[in-house]
Amino acid sequence: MISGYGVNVVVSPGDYVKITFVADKIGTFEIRCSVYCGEPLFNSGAGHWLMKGILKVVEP
Ligand SMILES: [Cu+2]
Repeated sequence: MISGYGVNVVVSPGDYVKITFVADKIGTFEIRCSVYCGEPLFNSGAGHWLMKGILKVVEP
């Protein structure tokens, strides 16, 4: 899920998905896994709470 853009795509574990959207708002947006997929790595889960990132949209 990309907050601020309404982008939410379901991705199966181990898969990759290419998405396309118009980044028409400048700023920094949080990317998070929106489906609980397991405890952190030491419990052999996927590490749901570690699945996050940042999207930075800048002036062209
Ligand atoms: Cu998750």
